[in-house]
Amino acid sequence: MNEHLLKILIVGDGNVGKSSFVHRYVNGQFNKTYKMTMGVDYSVKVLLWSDKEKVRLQIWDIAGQERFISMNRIYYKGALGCVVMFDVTSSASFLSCCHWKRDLDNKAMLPNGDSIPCILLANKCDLAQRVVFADSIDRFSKANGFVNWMEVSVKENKNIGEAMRRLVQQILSIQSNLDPLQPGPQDSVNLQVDSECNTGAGCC
Ligand SMILES: Nc1nc2c(ncn2[C@@H]2O[C@H](COP(=O)(O)OP(=O)(O)OP(=O)(O)O)[C@@H](O)[C@H]2O)c(=O)[nH]1
Ligand SMILES: [Mg+2]
Repeated sequence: MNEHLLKILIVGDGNVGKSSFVHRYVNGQFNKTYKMTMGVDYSVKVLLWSDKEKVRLQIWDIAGQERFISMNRIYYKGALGCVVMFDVTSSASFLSCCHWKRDLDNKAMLPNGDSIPCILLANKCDLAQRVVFADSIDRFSKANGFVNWMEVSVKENKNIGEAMRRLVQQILSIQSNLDPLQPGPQDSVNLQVDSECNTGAGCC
């Protein structure tokens, strides 16, 4: 059986639900208590993708709190896909997705220089006090080079597996088209200095 090893990053502001998402996806559980990630947490999940293919996901859950951001570059090395998450009850966390995407594109890229595939997840859609809606998410996702976006609720287990399936599908299809003679993504970290991000409409 063929085994693919895929490193996936989970990024977004603090408290949006990244660690909860990983815990739900890997262990099938949800915890109401917030426990801030310090630096990074690491998990593994193995998927039987087909009769002939197995996918081993290395999931890097990156701390979203401001104080940890300066040291996260090293964690991006070798990543082949990314989830950018925000909380639909926090417009600030939605606006921050612009910074997270730009930061990702500055710190990691495919061997051919393209951005790594990235899905935008709108979490906590179970909550009534929602302030970010589908039309603006759709526009933002298209304008900023996300492969897709989805509404999810980690609490209610809505779209968790489906979101990851879509991302893995995208990664595998890109990987199958890459030239095997090019250096691997481990060798290609973009050292460009982070630039300012305009948080206005259509930014990035
Ligand atoms: N209602 C609701 N609450 C959620 C959902 N997902 C996560 N939460 C809650 O949101 C809070 C923050 O979740 P975390 O997963 O720790 O957030 P994080 O993004 O990992 O935060 P940092 O580690 O600081 O970057 C916790 O209290 C979770 O229980 C959801 O889908 N719905
Ligand atoms: Mg966390």
